[in-house]
Amino acid sequence: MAIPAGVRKRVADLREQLQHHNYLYYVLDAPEIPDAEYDRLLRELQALESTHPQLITPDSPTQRVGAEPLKEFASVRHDVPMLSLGNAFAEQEVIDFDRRTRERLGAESVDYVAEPKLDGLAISLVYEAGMLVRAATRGDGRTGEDVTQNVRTVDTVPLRLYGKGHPRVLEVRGEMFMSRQGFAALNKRQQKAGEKTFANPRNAAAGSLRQLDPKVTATRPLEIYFYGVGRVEGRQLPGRHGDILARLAEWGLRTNPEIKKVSGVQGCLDYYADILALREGLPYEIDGVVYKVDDIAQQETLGFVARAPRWAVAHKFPAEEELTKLTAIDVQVGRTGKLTPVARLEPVFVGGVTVTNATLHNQDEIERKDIRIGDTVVVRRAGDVIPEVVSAVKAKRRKGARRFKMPVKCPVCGSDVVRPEGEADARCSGGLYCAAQRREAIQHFASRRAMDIEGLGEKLVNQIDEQGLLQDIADLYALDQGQLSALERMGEKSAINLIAALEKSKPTTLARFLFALGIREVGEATAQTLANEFGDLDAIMTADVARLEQVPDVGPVVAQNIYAFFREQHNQSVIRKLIKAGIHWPTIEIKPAAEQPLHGKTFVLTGTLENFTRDEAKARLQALGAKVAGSVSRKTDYVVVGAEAGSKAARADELGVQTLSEDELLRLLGG
Ligand code: I6G
Repeated sequence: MAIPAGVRKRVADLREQLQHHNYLYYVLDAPEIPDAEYDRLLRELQALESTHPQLITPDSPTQRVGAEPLKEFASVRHDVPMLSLGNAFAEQEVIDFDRRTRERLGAESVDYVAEPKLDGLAISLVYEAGMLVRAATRGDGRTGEDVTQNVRTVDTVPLRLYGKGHPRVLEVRGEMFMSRQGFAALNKRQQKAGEKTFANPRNAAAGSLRQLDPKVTATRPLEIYFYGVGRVEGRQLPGRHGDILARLAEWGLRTNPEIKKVSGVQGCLDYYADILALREGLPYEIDGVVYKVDDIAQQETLGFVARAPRWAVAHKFPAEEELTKLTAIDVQVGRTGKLTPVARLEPVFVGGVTVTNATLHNQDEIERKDIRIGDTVVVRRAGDVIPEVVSAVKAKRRKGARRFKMPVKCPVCGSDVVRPEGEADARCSGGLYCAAQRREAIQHFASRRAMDIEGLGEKLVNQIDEQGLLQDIADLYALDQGQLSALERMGEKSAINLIAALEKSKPTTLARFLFALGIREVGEATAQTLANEFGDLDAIMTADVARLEQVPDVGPVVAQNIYAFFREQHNQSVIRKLIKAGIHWPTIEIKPAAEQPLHGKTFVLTGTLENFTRDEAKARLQALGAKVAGSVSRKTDYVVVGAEAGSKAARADELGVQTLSEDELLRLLGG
């Protein structure tokens, strides 16, 4: 059958692209495209080659795992090839994998061992007579690089096996990686030293392992989890994969604590859902989970296909990074006047949702990443975090791509944009004259956790503001039914409801009122602490910076923000107006710290709470004298465990720290 010229051309084009990205990824540790995009290119090439097998050449990227080893390290031949894993992107592909497995084995149901798939580097370690003699990277699967001296510096790698009964020769395989925390600390250190920072933990791990000087590797926070064996001589290992892993752990070879034996395909899919829910709480990045047939005899029956075992599959999570085109950069003005450049994107499905906008943070960030309008960019969305533009793909940059320049006038009100020396953020100098700031401030004031004015959302705020009815937030309480009913799409009933909601918001608490004022960097928790500490608004308004800095959790910057806010004549007059309109709160009796019911107790919050935001729960606990910490240690008294809690709950169990459910927390807080 003749092969169309278009197919030949596409195959050649895909090979060239894949080769280029292999080089960037494997040799330079500087990938330009997300893994998901690479996988797609490879799959397209695989599909074309399987339809037209005459086109397969030995040097096609489909015919090998990785790139050439770096020249500087000695080459090591793997006695047992280091294969790769087949991928499943959709549930149906896992169902098909299980069906094929059962059919080949003639079994009704199969037991699997499941574990998270870490985003790191596969590595092989050989122990002879219990001593570590060689460590090698996967390389192209047959030949890797000798990184023994570097691996010896990783403290989770035992130099001698623990316990007894190990085979004379034991080759173990695992994933070398860097935790999120280790990665953040390393990047901070690199930045401080004016050295190159890394794009993600995987690159940081690869770069650290490939250092020619082991002394440098020794300073890098590398870790390893072992997941299987290669060459084994002199003793037989157990007949089940799960038992082999348990044996490895006994010999001091760390295995992942999330490893679980599961039954049948439903067990696999339940495990996938559990780990996906845990994903953001795990201390390391993962890109999916791996299922392996537990019975080694069954593994042997199943054998291999091409370069992957038939008895295992990687079930990938939705990609957290994708490619798309950045079509424009707009500037948004926030409540405090901060100008945020926002990337407008061609819609892209990433992290489980379609993303059309992503934050670019500020001008420096755009310049540092060299992002231009018209670029193809990598967009990242992890968990519920706001999507961000990670980098631009320089290879795809077109001639017309333009640099972004922060406007010198506010795009909303035309006031000057200022950027104080040493600050990253540009701000509109218009204050409440700027409609964007005024409207954001009103929305914040009315929000549920502030004054809780029901029904006063973004649209209505904009409508009221457009009519020029508001000079400041206090004017809300002067609105009358006639003015409101005259607004478009606002019936008499809605107007009456809004007036009632405004009335209902008047009795409040000092903490809510302080939070509602929208002082920079004064969130719910700080507002609550201020209320507890001073008990009275006048005392806060007249406190000097030194006094404010004595408040727990209030540093010099926040103290200065609070002080400056209350010195502003305009703010003083708005506060007077609000109180005159009838806003009031009960006086707080200030108890000496030692008499507060939770004085001296440290809490940690984890997971999602139904009745509070994290900040709210923190504020309520602090109001009773408790301290709220970010991580669990032996000094923690209680860990409050919400839905989908992650590693902190596990850590509490490990340390024997008492855990509280949300109901128990509610009771503790007095309902
Ligand atoms: O690349 C891999 C990552 C994790 C693996 C693997 C794994 O198990 C948790 N397992 C095998 C068998 C292979 N690659 C070939």
